[in-house]
Amino acid sequence: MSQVQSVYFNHDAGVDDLVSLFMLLQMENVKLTGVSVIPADGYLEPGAAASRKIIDRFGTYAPEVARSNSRGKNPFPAAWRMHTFYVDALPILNESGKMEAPLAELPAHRHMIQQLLQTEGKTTLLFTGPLTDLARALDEAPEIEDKIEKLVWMGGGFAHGNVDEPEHDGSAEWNVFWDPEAAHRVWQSKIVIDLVALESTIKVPLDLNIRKRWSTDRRYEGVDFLGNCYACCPPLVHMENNSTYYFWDVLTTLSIGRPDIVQKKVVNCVVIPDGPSQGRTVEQADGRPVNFVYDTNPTAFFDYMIELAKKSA
Ligand code: AGV
Ligand code: CA
Repeated sequence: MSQVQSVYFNHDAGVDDLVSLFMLLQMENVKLTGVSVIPADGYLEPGAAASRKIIDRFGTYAPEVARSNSRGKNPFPAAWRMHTFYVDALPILNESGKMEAPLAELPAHRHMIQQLLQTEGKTTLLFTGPLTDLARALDEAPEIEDKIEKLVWMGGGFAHGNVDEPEHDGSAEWNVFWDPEAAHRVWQSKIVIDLVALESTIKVPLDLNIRKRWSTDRRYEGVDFLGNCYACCPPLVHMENNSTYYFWDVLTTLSIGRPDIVQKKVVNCVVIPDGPSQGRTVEQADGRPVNFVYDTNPTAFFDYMIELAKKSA
């Protein structure tokens, strides 16, 4: 088996963010050194509470959970953000009536700085929401760059975006759009970036096939938990629309445990920080290199997701 990697996880409390935390806790080759929650595509207090309850219910160790005090430029629709309350209220997470995983005193970006500096060797950063906390951490403590193995980020897309908002041309992916300046700041660093972009996540939509598999295996508590989490998201049946849900963050997360489920290539690119295309990632010869995750094997992805969920039983 591959070596155990230290991973610090910053997420924004959507359904696939919280499922990603559950998945990370099952990976034998990952040790979480901390978790933090930013209120972008979700809400802060239920996001921190759900994270602690997932750690309590499904973890064999208890990383600290920190709350972000970062705020973005372009807010997410409230209808999407409400998903956090749904996951936090699931009966399986509330059976014990307690929250034992420790809550950090420091705000997320400072907590991440502390954990990076305290952890032996280098840490992989996993971000499944906007990069605001990382941009602030780099401004406050530039020395952390040397302690970062790489950043694995769900963000961006070169062929298309997924923002459907007034005053925007639709070319950006939401995690970049929420705080385009933060992504722009991180692009100025020397950190190695694995960019899990819309080109690969579009291959793994929430559809009726995966729902059926969860139902068939619901005798495993972890598989039942997956089905219950995603029960608040409509499946892709006829055609994509603004509510269609993909396994964006879960694909990003599983690419850490099993790098063979995705394909990458180096692309030079920039982030547009403002204007009608703000948050767009654009290929550009003199841009900074990223490892662009452009493809995945959906069968291997779904099998690995279910395998991890079964382990938690
Ligand atoms: O753009 C994908 C990011 C991921 O980090 N998020 C959801 C994932 O957690 C924003 C998003 C785009 N479309 C959405 C989103 C939708 N239809 N519902 C909820 N969130
Ligand atoms: Ca997310």
